[in-house]
Amino acid sequence: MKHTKLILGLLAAGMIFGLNAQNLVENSSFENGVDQWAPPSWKRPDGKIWLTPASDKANSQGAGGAASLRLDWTNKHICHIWYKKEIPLNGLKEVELSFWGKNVGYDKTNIIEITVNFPDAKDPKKRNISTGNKWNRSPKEWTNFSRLIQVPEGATKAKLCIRIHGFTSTKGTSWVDNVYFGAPQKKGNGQQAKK
Ligand SMILES: [Ca+2]
Repeated sequence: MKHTKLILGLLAAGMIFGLNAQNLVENSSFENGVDQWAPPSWKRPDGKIWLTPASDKANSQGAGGAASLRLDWTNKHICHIWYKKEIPLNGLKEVELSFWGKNVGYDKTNIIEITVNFPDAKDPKKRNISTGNKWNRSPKEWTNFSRLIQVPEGATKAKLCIRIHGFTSTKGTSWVDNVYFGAPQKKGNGQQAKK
């Protein structure tokens, strides 16, 4: 009887955790190509070109998939790839932003990052928060970047944007896979455990 109660309790805890840690991002592992992710559609006045993402079906992070998002960057490009939907925060006070990335072939340094934008946050300084590699530590192998974010006051929704900063590089290729945005995941569980 005691055992049954314990097992039921664990099951209930697992279900609650599972519901809480739901990934709010669709096509987060890019197994459906570039679905839901796109650069802005307006033409830039400065002659630069918005980078158009590609689906790489031969390069995936982790065991659960075959594809990732491939970004062939040059210094003619600006890389702002937006997640098309606004994500309702549903009262979350804290969120986790996480993704896997790698950078190959940059002749100088670069950053791959994802920025979360809270368009209706009261404090303009808290509207954009990013995670990604440090400029002087660009990963050539799949690396996880993750941070916990306190949802700023007034924010009811979030937007995500994948960005590359190429600095003085002339070219390079970045890959992104397994984006997570949602309630904080239990450490050692979920996507971060997939190596
Ligand atoms: Ca994938």
